[in-house]
Amino acid sequence: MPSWYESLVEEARLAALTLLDRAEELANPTLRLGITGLSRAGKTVFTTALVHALMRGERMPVFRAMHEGRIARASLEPQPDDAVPRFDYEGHLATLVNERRWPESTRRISELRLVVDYAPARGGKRSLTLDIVDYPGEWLLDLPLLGQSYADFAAQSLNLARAPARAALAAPFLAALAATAPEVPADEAQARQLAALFTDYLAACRAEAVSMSLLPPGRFLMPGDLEGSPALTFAPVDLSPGTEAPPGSLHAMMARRFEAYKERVVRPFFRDHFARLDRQIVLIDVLAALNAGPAALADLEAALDGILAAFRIGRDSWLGALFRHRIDKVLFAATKADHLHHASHDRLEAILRRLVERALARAESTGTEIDVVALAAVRATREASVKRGRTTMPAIIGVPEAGQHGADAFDGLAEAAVFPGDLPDNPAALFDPTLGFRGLSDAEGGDFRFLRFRPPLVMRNAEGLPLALPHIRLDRALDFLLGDRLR
Ligand SMILES: Nc1nc2c(ncn2[C@@H]2O[C@H](COP(=O)(O)OP(=O)(O)OP(=O)(O)O)[C@@H](O)[C@H]2O)c(=O)[nH]1
Ligand SMILES: [Mg+2]
Repeated sequence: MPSWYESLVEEARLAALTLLDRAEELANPTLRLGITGLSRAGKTVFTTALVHALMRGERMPVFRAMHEGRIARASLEPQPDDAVPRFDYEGHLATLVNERRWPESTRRISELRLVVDYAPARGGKRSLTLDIVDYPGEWLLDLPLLGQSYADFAAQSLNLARAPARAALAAPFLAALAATAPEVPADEAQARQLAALFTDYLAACRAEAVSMSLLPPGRFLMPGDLEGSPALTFAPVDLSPGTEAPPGSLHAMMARRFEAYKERVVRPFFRDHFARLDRQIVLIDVLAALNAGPAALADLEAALDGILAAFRIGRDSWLGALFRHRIDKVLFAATKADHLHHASHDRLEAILRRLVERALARAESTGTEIDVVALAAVRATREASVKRGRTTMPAIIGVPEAGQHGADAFDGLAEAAVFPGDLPDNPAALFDPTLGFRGLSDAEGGDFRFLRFRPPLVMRNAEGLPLALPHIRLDRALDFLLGDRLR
């Protein structure tokens, strides 16, 4: 039993926060729901849509509590944690509805408290306090670092950087590394240069056309308020096995900063935030990975492996001791399903199920309930059949965002019809590296794989407040995540 986790467990047990949580739970049933996913997966849009649905929802046939009219009211209340930024629900909703723009990228954790007054099916009145925590999935993938030495970390991340799918993107960093001896005296400028090149390589792997998922350390791409701090100014260097770091060397400096990253960044996140969650939804841009090709898909699978380990669903069950109570439900959701024709929604779900199952098979299950869904939290397209010559083809229609597609750039006002590629009905085909999948494509050969549509036009009520947002299967997600607590 390594000492780092014994003390982590101890800290978690003693955390006053947890005791407070417990007292509050008795007086007032509370559910802490984590919303996570890698950058651009759709966390902000999903969270906004979830809150809006609870406050104003209609058209939610599968979310039984709402469909049966048992949700009397949902209202925002001050959140419990004073040191965590509030999720800017009003701002994000206004951007979506008033400007028909997607919200800006958010780079850190945020929180929102919603109190839901409802009528249990057997009668009476109750309320459920829902604490929603939106945090970057990149941070979850840092969990394994806690068990690694700097030498382990350096060896692993350099292996990954030299893998065929990544080597070209890592070339500038690897070249700088080749010109560096780890035993030279520590030098801040050199540490910064290596850290910057390493971060550039991680960012290049995350670019849309590449769409890699497994890119620790998580804060290098999602620094939050730590940007530029020494705990983030390190990089892996080449070490021969078993070398001790000479005092005062670059190696020693990097190793010290790696330890600081673990202590000051990774551990506090797991202790203060992650360990307090009851349920979790993991949003995944499966389409982006499919569009980028088999290497991106394999990488996504490895990242899901890491995420499942963090949920203690797997072999790393020592983490269970950290939990006040175990996370009892996890939903994996493929986002942006509105980029596909509905005939492919089940296929997208099947692909995600297969990714998750393969990751689960490597871990032994501990009874956490897991489900998978393909959804669009905010549906930006509608479906139509479009005649091309003699054939009629299923199409999706939406307003593409301005400026995409170079020479024939869209103006951001006119609608366009796109013929989404069919997903294979047998997901296994996707895991064969010789068969690529060429996602969204136009019948005439235009490359629409990464087309973004503007958010939909939303109707308003007599007071000018936005009505329900169109969605795909958001009700199913809500029923899984909240339904049993509103019975
Ligand atoms: N069509 C469609 N696009 C979506 C949907 N959800 C998210 N998107 C697209 O995905 C982008 C990212 O969504 P966000 O909700 O900002 O993602 P995030 O996970 O919060 O991203 P970061 O804050 O950068 O980590 C948006 O700008 C939209 O272009 C959806 O339901 N439908
Ligand atoms: Mg966000």
